[in-house]
Amino acid sequence: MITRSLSRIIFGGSLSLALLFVASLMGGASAVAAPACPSTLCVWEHHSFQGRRIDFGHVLQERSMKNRVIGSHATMNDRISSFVSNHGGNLCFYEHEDFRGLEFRIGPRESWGSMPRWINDKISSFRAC
Ligand SMILES: [Ca+2]
Repeated sequence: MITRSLSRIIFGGSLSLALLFVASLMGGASAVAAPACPSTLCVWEHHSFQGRRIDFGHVLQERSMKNRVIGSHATMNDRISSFVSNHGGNLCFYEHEDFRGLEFRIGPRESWGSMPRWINDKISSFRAC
């Protein structure tokens, strides 16, 4: 009887902790809800999916983001700060053109409202990987 009560308390306690842990994870991930992306990959120039956006469809590769114009003269090179991927596989973003430099690899259908600081505003190429 005592053992049963004790196990119930322990189980109840660990369940509460587990729920608290999951809730804290969800809270972090849903700080800014990712908007719908009509293409396979959408990238934004600012955090939280703000600013100008460029969509990528079937060809999930870009050797140089300098080719992607977002203003009269500006390009998306060294400007990406958030993204939504609907791609079913991994994507690799690179610090330099032609898939060189630091690599930031993401899994299937990941969305990041804020790029890691070490690669934020540095991406110059990407491809499926
Ligand atoms: Ca760069």
